[in-house]
Amino acid sequence: MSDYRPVNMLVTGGAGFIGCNFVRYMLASDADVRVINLDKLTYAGSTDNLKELPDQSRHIFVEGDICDRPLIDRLLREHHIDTIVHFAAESHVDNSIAGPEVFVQTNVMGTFTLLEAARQYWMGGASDAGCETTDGRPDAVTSHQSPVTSHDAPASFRFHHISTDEVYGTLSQGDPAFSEATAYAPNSPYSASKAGSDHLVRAWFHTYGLPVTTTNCSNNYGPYQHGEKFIPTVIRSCLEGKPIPVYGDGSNIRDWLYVEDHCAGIDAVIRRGVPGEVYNIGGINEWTNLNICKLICRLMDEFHPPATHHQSPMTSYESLITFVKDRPGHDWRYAIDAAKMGNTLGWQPAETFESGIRKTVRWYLDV
Ligand code: NAD
Ligand code: TDX
Repeated sequence: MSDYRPVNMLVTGGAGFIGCNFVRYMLASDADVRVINLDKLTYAGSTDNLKELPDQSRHIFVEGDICDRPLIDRLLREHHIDTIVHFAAESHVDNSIAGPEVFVQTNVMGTFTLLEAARQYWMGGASDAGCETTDGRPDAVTSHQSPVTSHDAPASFRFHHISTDEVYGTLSQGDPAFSEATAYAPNSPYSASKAGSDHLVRAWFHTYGLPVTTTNCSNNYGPYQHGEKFIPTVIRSCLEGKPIPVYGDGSNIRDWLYVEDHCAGIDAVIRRGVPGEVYNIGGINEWTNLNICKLICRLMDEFHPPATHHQSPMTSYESLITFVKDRPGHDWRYAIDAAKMGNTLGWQPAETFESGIRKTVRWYLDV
């Protein structure tokens, strides 16, 4: 079977960390792709992340909310969208503990709004499942309730949903890594809201036949990550000569993936993934938070020696590491089994953690 070919993409959350890397990746890797980039520009998104794109003429930025149904309906039809790639979310676990409501609103209601808009658009304007056409879509002329005027449905369509390994909960030492068959057990308001969105996406496939795919990915790192996340926090603390906050005793483990490898994995799933399937993406790269801190400190010692950049007698940035109060409900270990991505789609990460983190530290020093 030939690969699916996205042409007119609606990317949500494309002014955030992974979204802006994905927009760059798509514009650079496929000259036929046009990107309509819908982002609310919350505190986490910025058009600064979209400067110097590979081809600005194939990119349209729209400031708006994924919960705004009339806006989504208009964008889908005006731009003849054939592929939705859904990144937009509230993404920071600590914020979800302090204020969970917006996580439910954006991650659950926003995904619901997009799914409903996509379903009616894909059906050609009908609003209920009705009879099926020959390609499995509900018959477009069965409904009288649709808020959308009937139009030609796209010849082919994909809805790709970006999710996280955190929906699977936490692992103990020695537990097997999360696979696509692992039961959901989200522990934070963030991961619970992402789990809710994953279940909606699954239901829109099983009930309505909407051609969806989902990826659950491990922790990303790389250029343009928001300063609130762990790796940018460590680098910034070194640059400012301030304490590096390590939650608890630093023994928590995350499985890290370079953001461009994640983008390549998403692209592979959109083109060659099977609708209705879920794919886990990860780097097979488990590190304790403390060891990551030490590694970044050593790179900072090499690239930005403390003796030449700070007044203090510090010989290594490691002396800035400070253990602070733990995150409530802090998941202890995440690890992803990405065998399905390798076996069925031929995807493998290109970067090791050592090579990716070198590039990342350099990038933060150069911007
Ligand atoms: P981010 O916080 O850096 O960016 C999120 C973007 O979404 C921002 O640009 C923000 O303005 C936008 N946004 C938020 N609410 C919106 C709304 N209502 N309407 C439109 N836009 C809105 O997040 P990220 O780290 O790039 O994560 C992107 C996606 O990947 C999320 O769905 C997240 O759950 C998932 N994910 C992230 C990681 C990671 O390590 N960062 C790992 C796995 C999965
Ligand atoms: O200052 C810090 N000190 C610290 O020890 C921060 C910000 C974090 N940490 C710890 C908590 C985690 O164990 O570092 C680890 C990574 O923390 P975050 O960068 O906040 O990421 P995490 O909570 O693991 O979630 C990330 O990966 C999965 C993303 O934020 C999610 O959006 C994604 O789904």
